[in-house]
Amino acid sequence: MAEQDEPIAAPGRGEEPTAAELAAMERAAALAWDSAGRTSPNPPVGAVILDVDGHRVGEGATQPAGLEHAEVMALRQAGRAALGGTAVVTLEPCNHQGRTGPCSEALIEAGVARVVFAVPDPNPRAAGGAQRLSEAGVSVLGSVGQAEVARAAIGPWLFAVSQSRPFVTWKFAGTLDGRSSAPDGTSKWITNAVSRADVHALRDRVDAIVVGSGTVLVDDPQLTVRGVRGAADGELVARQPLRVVLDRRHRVPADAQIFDDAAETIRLDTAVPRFALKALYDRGVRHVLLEGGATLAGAFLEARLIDEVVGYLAPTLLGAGSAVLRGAGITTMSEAVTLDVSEVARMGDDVKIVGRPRWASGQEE
Ligand code: AOF
Ligand code: ZN
Repeated sequence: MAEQDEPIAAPGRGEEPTAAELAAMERAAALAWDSAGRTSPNPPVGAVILDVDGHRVGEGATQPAGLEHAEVMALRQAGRAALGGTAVVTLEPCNHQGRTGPCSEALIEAGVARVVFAVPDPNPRAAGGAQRLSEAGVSVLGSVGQAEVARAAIGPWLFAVSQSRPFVTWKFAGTLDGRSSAPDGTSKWITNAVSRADVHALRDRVDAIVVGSGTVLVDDPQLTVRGVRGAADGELVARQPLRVVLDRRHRVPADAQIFDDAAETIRLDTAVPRFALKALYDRGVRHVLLEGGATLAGAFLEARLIDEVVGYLAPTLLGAGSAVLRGAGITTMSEAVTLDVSEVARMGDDVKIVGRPRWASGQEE
């Protein structure tokens, strides 16, 4: 997918994207990013409408499942100004009557003269929008900025639908020497406030947070999103991800914080990562954040079910205590899992590192 960076034009209608269209695509990608975590099982998509003169007259993002697609939101805002204009969308407009009407028809009806999109729709039920539009005389340009867009908001969704399981991000916080707690079990506040706020922003973009029963019994975490998206410090954000505890033996008591009414929570009666992911996919989950503990993360890694790693490291040394990762089945250096690193960021004095296990990097391509 990343190789196809060359824009593909519909037959006979090839034109380079204009500067205004490229800028609109960047804006559409930002709108999509903003809707991440709020659209599943639908993809987070962004759309911008330019009028005949290339001015932005409408924008929108995918609404929660069953509600409007991005194009419809943007067209609504543009009104009559869409006539003769251009729609710039991060995903190929759909061509099907699903829970909402086909976006291809909505664009044709609004009199849009040109459609520029980034990623072709891999869903066979919805695909065909580009063809329908060009048959109706609309100039269509696809794969504009595809690689960038696919790497951002819609990436986990694309991966999930191609693999029929959610994309898994494993997040951990540890000391510089890779410990998540001291020998006496204390573990509070290893990383600083900047890192912790960043974790909330990460939770805000996923559909579900998964933990093992051991983590709940030891830490009693709440696993909610607080203090981001304009919510005051410590205050709950309106949309909360599903909380999931893998608890085959029903060890987690009903008064654990994850069962409070701040968000929905489910208990899965399995310790097998693959079954857990299948159950979550069937519920519409497309992006999972795995938050612990070390043994569960090891099981996911051994099964090659970790697609992205987000690690927060504090400049602290413990020399003893639990490791952030355990039991991944690795015995020798040649079996070590290497990450292709996409981000290294300073979080105050902590360091955040983001990467994809090498085996996963090419999977969706
Ligand atoms: C678009 N624009 O903003 C999104 C699209 O069940 P439905 O009717 O909501 O359709 C869901 C499918 O539509 C989804 O699987 C994907 O292929 C496409 N999503 N398409 O034109 C959008 N979110
Ligand atoms: Zn649509």
